[in-house]
Amino acid sequence: MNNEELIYTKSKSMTQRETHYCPGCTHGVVHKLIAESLDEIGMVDNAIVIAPVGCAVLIYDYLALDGVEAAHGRAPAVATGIKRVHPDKLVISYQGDGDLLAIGMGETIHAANRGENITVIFVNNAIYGMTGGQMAPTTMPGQKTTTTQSGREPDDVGMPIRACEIINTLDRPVYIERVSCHNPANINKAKKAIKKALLNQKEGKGYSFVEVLATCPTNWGLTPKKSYEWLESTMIPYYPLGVFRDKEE
Ligand SMILES: Cc1ncc(C[n+]2csc(CCOP(=O)(O)OP(=O)(O)O)c2C)c(N)n1
Ligand code: SF4
Ligand SMILES: [Mg+2]
Repeated sequence: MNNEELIYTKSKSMTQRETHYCPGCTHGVVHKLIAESLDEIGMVDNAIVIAPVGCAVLIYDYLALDGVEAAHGRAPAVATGIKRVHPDKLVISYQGDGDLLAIGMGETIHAANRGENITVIFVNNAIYGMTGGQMAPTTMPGQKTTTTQSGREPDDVGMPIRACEIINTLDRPVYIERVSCHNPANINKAKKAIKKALLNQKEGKGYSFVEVLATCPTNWGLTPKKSYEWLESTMIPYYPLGVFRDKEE
């Protein structure tokens, strides 16, 4: 390998903005995977990202795309409207677990049930990151958050919600996969899934949903390294990775 091959070239779909994310946060990794995928499928100038309310609210600062900010949880509804008016554009709904599964549960289910030709990227970090670490629908049993200071108690608040499994009960979605971002091998798999979900939309196939297991070291109270280990040991056994549906197969 010569030196030129070792030089990292930033994706055309990314701006030069320096990150504001905390050390070890995987939002930036997911942004990069979306950007690289858009480059590779030739949609750099033809994509619109719907930003969530949550730590990724500033995604449009990092992706050199047109973008719209949706009210908390409403991204799939906004994506639906934009896609129906601009069917030639690639529309990406990027959402956290509080956004997608708490306040936005209704919008999530109905967009999936209608089979909108959009791509939903769901970043599940098991907590409300932006607002200081409250319990999310995906917070693990026993996990301490600012609103579950002794740990999530399923007898009080139920078990964590598995998004892929719920969406997989609906007829219309064409592609549903859960991936993770805790190490390079899994980041490569996440890239494949995100690219496929975007390509499905480009080819007019319909609704694709990719859940990415992600970290929030700051609100988990862990170092970046420990947060990757916690994701692997605690989240993956409850949120199994893999393809839930691929209508091509
Ligand atoms: C209508 C409304 N309710 C509540 C809030 C406060 N709020 C901002 S971000 C957020 C949760 C974010 O958590 P998540 O979607 O998991 O994103 P993360 O920051 O973890 O990536 C909440 C409740 C809001 N902005 N608007
Ligand atoms: S608070 Fe959590 S989700 Fe937000 S930027 Fe920091 S590590 Fe990432
Ligand atoms: Mg979250």
